[in-house]
Amino acid sequence: MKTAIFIPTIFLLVLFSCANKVYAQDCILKDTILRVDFGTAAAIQDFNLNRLSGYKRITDDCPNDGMYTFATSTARCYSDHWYTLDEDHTPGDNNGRMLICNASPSTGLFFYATLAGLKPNTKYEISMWLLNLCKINNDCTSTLPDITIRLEKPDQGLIAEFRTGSIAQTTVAAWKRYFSLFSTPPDVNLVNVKFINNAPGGCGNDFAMDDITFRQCYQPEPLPVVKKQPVRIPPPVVVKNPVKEPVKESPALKKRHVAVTVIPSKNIPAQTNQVKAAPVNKVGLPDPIRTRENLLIKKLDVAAGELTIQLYDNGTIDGDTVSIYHNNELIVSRAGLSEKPITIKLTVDGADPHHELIMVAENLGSIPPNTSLMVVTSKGKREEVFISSTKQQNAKLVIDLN
Ligand SMILES: [Ca+2]
Ligand SMILES: [Ca+2]
Repeated sequence: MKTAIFIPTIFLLVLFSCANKVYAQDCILKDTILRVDFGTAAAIQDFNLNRLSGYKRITDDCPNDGMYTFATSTARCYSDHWYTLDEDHTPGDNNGRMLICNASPSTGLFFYATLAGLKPNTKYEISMWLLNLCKINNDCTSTLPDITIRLEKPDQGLIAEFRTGSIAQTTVAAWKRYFSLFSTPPDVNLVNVKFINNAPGGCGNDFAMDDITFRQCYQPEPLPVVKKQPVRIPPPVVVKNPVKEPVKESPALKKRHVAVTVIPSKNIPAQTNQVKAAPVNKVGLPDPIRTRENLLIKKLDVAAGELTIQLYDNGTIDGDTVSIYHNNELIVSRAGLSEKPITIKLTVDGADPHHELIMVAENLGSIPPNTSLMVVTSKGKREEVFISSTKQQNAKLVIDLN
C-alpha cells in the first residue's frame, strides 16, 4: 500500500503478553474496576484528547495519517487496503465504538485519559484489545504499530510502563489482547494513562483499539494446613460371645456444595488471530458454553510445567473458524483454522493445577462438521487429539496436574 493510502486509528492500550510468569501463581482476577469501551453511536464515551499535538480528531471512518476517530465500523478504507470492520470489539453492545487511529508521521502520544477509582497499594491487571488494520501484501511495506503504555501519578511520576512490541499484520482481521499487572503506589487513587506510538506513520501503522479494562488481582487463598494426628493403636479386643448386630442401612449420601471459582486466564499469550469476541452472558457462563453441550473429548494428567497447545485444520482447509475458552474466559475469538497452528501456552503447576479448554465452532466451513487436530506438547511428550465440533456441541479438553 502506498503511504498516502493509510489511515491510522489510534487506539491504545495496555498490552503485554505472555512473559508474565508470576501472573498465574499469585493472582485471581475479578471485579472489573474500570472499562474504556468508547461507548456507542448513541452515547459516546469520550476522552479529552485536545492536548495531543500530533493528531487531529475526525468523524470520518477512514482517518488519514495523524488522525483518529471513534467509529462504529470501517468500510473499504484506502482502496480496501485496510480490513473492513463491521463492528467494534465490545461484546453485546449496540453500534459500539472503537478507536481507529492512523499514526502521526512523528512518534508520540495518541491517547490520554485520567482514570479515577483505583485503590492505593493494590495490584491490578490492565488489558486491551488491538487490531492491525493493514492487510498483508499491499503496495508498500507497512510500518507496524509499537505502543508504550505509561501509567503515571497526577504529578507525572511513573507507576508502571509496558510496551506491546510490534503489532504484527494478520491474514484476517484479528483482535489481539494485551495485558499486564501493575501495583498502585500508597498515595494514589488517580492514574493518568498515556499511550505512545513508538513507530512513525506513513505506510501502515494503522490500528483499532477497544475495551481497555482494569481488574483487581486478589491473592489466592492459602491452602489449609492439616496437622498430623498421632496414630494410636487400640488394644486388642477379645470377643467372648459374639453378638449379631442388626445390619444398619448406610445413610444416604448427601449432596455437597461445591464452590467453583472461575479463574480468568493469566499468563496465556494473546493469539494473533483473534477476531471478534462472542457475546458474554455477564452473570454466568459465556453463551456458547451455556447454550451448547460441552463434550469431554480428552483428559490429560501432566507433570508441572509449560504446555504448548496447537490447533490445526484437520484435512482440507475449508474455512472452519473456532473460538477457544480457557476456564470459561475467551482467549481466541473466531480464528480461522489452517495449516498454520493457533498456538496457546499454559503453565500447569500447584497454583494452577486445573485447566479447561473449550473449542467452539463459529462456523462449519464448507465441509461440515468443524474438524481440527490439536497437538499438546509438554516436556517433549506429544499428544494428538482429533476434534469435531458443531453448532450444538463444543469440544472440551481438561488438563490436570498429576
Ligand atoms: Ca467498544
Ligand atoms: Ca498510516
